Amino acid sequence: MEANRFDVSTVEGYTRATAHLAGRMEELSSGSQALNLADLSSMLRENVRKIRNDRFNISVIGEFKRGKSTIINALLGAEICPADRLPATAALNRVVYGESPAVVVHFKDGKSEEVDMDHLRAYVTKLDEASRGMAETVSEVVVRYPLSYCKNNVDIIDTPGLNDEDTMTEITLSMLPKTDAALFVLMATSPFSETERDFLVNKMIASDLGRVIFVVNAIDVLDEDEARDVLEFIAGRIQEMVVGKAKRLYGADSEEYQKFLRAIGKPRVVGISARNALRGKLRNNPSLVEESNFSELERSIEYTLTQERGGIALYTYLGRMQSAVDTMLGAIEMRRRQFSADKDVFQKKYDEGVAVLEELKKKRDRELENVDVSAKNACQELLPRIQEYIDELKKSVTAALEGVKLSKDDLSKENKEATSKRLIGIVEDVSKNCSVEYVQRLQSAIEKCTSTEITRLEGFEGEFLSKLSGIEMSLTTKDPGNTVLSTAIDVAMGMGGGIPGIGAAYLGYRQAGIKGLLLGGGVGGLTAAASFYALNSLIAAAGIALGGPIVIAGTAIVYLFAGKMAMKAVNKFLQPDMSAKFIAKFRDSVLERLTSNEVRREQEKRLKEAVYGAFDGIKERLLSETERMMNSTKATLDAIASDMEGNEEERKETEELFAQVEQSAGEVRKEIAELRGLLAPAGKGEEL
Ligand SMILES: Nc1nc2c(ncn2[C@@H]2O[C@H](COP(=O)(O)OP(=O)(O)OP(=O)(O)O)[C@@H](O)[C@H]2O)c(=O)[nH]1
Ligand SMILES: [Mg+2]
Repeated sequence: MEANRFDVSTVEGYTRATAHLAGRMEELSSGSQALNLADLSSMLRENVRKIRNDRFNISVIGEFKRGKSTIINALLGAEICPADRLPATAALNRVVYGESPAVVVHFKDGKSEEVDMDHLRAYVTKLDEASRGMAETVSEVVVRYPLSYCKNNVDIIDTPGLNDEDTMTEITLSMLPKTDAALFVLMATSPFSETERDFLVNKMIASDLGRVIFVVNAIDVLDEDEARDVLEFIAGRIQEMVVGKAKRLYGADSEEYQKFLRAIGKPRVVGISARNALRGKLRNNPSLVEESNFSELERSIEYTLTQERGGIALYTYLGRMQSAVDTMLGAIEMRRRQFSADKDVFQKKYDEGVAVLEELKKKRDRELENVDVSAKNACQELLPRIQEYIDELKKSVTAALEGVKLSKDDLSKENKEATSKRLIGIVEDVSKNCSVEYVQRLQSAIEKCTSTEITRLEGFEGEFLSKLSGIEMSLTTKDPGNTVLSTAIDVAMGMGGGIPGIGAAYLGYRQAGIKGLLLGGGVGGLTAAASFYALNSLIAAAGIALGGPIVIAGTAIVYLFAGKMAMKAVNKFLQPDMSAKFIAKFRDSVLERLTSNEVRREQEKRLKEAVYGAFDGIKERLLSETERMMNSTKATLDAIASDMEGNEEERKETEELFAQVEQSAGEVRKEIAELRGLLAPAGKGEEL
């Protein structure tokens, strides 16, 4: 085993390492199958599938004409995405690896069609009327191309510019939660437009910010000093906006605010010239590439993908493998010790063991019910937030409409529709901003509730693991005749920490704590950084689940009055009336709508879905992890019973199987330690 066999600091190395782990997991899966540990075996197979389907997503977002498509082409070293001086990209364009070039267009109506590479422009751009109309019917275009950059399961997504149309912003926002790294592209020549500021401060959800790399493009138009000043200015502005936003949202003294600061840390800002990088790469001119500073961006992307996003996944996979190895070796230990044991003594232990398992199952089921109670309490606790949200909305709508003045002309018959649209647009804007804030506050409140629940479950976890360890100890102590299960359990319960060699299979879980159990499962010796990461990944995962429905809730509110009702309201009052009177009436109809039972009920439904969704996640993990551990113990008890019935030859075969499993488990252990060593020193939890 030579050192540095693994390198997880590059996407290529990371992909190689995870592919290797998948192979190892397959090996462990067959081993555990042979040991009669069916649940463990299928868990491992499931993880193999996960690893093999794992992909990295990089999305490039920003206002229109920032050089997004050019950046992608520079990354790829090929002109794949159409770029132009005019607003170009009009649909999501996903670039993935393929042996031979192909373009598949997915339409909004669910159909898809393969088209010629030369016709890509016609589907993803709005450079002429025909393609603009076409792009509107497209949901996503997938370009397959033999690009080395994409070979390691890296997908790159080109997005339409933000400023251009509202729907473009929606498309971009919907992308973010599914993205591993997002490049937010700004232009060195016009740092921070109003749209960019608005997107960052009002539209983006705080939890998405941690994945963003800010790219300042076109530094080639500035000299060195200017470029440095611009980068410094932009970094300062971002910090100010983002931190200011979090302060407003959570309050400067809050725990959430501190967590937010740790999670996003210092915004990453990289200045580049995408044009020079692309030219340099196409013309084989390394000094032009060097001048473009593009490699700093490439390194930053690689770090985000492998160390941050990949680090979380690796910790989880390694934890799963560790717990599998511990369980398998524990099972072998028990079986070996009982080979020549007294049948009657074993039978007694078997019966006691089964009784303990039954008792644990009941306790676990009660615990699952308790989680439901906690979910219900969390809902009760959070329901008042809806009223706060609606009050906030009412205040903002009122304030926004106060600033509007309508002329006689606005109120004329011909302009009726345009005016009503304008007013609705104003209401839509403020309510979207309010909704995003509400979602973030709620998301963070739900996280707080689930994290309290996870801490509460630690009591049950301690008892559960000790009792399982007790069963194992009663079967592995040197003098099997004297150790009855009840004493073994007492000893195990008193141990608290971990006595090496005893109850190894379960003490692995104990180290990880219930958090590890719920997040990755049996991750022994988690560092602070890792648990921070793991916790964040749960939050991120929950964020996707939670973010969805509530964000929609926010917009649903908008649509409730932006739709027919508001139109009706506008039409009803649209007489050559006084501007103020007219707006007051419009406002009142909106406010009335906002306070309606229908809106409140809809919001309550969404909130409950989000809360129960988060708590159900805990329940699922608790159920599947405890079930697997109990089933493994029961399976081993049965295997021992069957070992005792076996003849000499069968026993020899079993011994061979044990030796084989021990051999591969030993290798896996070394590899786990090696890979953990590569991840741990980064200690990123603190910096983040
Ligand atoms: N000077 C300079 N111009 C650049 C650079 N990168 C892109 N451009 C130019 O900026 C224009 C827009 O580039 P695109 O890549 O199409 O920008 P985009 O953000 O994808 O635009 P949309 O798809 O319309 O939102 C093109 O004319 C590019 O040549 C750069 O690094 N320096
Ligand atoms: Mg573009």
